[in-house]
Amino acid sequence: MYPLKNLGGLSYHMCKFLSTIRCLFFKTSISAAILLFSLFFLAGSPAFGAFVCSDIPQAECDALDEFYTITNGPNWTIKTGWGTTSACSTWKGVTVTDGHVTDLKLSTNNLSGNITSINKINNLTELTYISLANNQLSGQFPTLNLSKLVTLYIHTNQLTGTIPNLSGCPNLEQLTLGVNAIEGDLSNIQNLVKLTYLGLQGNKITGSLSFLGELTSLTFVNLTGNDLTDLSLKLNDFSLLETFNININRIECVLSPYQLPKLIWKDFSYNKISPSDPSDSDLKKLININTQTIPPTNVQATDVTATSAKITWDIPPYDTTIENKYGEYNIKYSTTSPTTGPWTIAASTSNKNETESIITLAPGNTYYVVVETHTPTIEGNHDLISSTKGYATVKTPSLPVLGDVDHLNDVNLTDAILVLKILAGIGIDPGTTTIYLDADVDGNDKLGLEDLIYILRKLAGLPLP
Ligand SMILES: [Ca+2]
Ligand SMILES: [Ca+2]
Repeated sequence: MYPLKNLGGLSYHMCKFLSTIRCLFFKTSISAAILLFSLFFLAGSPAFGAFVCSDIPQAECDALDEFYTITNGPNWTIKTGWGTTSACSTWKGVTVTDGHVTDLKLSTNNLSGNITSINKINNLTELTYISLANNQLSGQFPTLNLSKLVTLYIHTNQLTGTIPNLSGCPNLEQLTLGVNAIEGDLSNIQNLVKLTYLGLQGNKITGSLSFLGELTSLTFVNLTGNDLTDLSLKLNDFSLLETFNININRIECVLSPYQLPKLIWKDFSYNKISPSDPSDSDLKKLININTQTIPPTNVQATDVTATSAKITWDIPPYDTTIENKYGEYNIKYSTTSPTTGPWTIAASTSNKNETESIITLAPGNTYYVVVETHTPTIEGNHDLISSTKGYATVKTPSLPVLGDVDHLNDVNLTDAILVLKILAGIGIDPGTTTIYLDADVDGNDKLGLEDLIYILRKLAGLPLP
């Protein structure tokens, strides 16, 4: 840059002596040269600060350079050595073995930034250990192709997107992604057959645990607080399991007893898990059955009136010897569909031991009534979970219409004639006409003169008594 600056200065002084046109031309040329040089320099420069490392290959040095830049290295709590000319083996968190970076240990060090675009990390082909836990890294964690990687700790950050593609890390044994905001299913770890330790708690993982089906080396599985819906694992295949926490999900299944001799820590609570045998007290204790959101069965409607019905149901095999405070039943109805609603909540019980509820309805309607087991939001789950099964159809009769003696065609002259016949003692053939006493206007439980007057006034459009 020095010669260019000097030339620029020289051209300014020369302008005072040389012809204006020549001078302008010269100045323009110099300016253009500076511009072109600047553009060339910018285009050719990396987005980061060109680290130089003496003890590892340049490709690995470039990877550290990119990593430092994208994770806001200048803001790291400790950044000893990074970007200096001292050997990389002395840099904070970097282990160099036989001339290659093998460990990157930078947990709890105020790393931040969106790391989606990191890709040179795959230059670190000898890496066996990465820990970036307890930082503020965000974005989709990049695809890794590190065939020697054994440990990847990236829990407690602000990562989004899916579980990273780790198919290029077949030797991975320990993976922690817990306490982030990761979505999607478990498919990206289904081929990591050497995995022994899997921490994924506190994310938004959905779908089935069946993706773990081949990972029978697992000893530790923590999936607490996700949105998983399906167990579908042959648990007996996981004979090495010591910890298996799947609590606070939406896993809907019928669990059978299993044999896992090494299993010490386990938590199945707050799901939709039923015991295969409702009388198996050990199994019920294992799944903490009163926390499970299991639908009631045998929903029925009785005592149906024009304005109400009693709804009864059989409760799941909860332990009713103690108060079941983990939620309640919502009695909901739809007037259009027994499966898709829309739903109106007609009543809620105070706990999950109750077996009946009287709901208020309107006359002359058909209702599809479901009883939903409902568990409210608890710490660690994202929102309520609920479960329904079956429904009851309720048809409420219409309210009687005063003066409509035959329950036909509202109130008309026929009703008046029928009352006249009653007053005159003329018999009415019950085979062709039914007389309904609920048409009684004045409440004396008989059809007589007051009722006739009411009917005639109504037909004449006169004010009614
Ligand atoms: Ca009538
Ligand atoms: Ca009467």
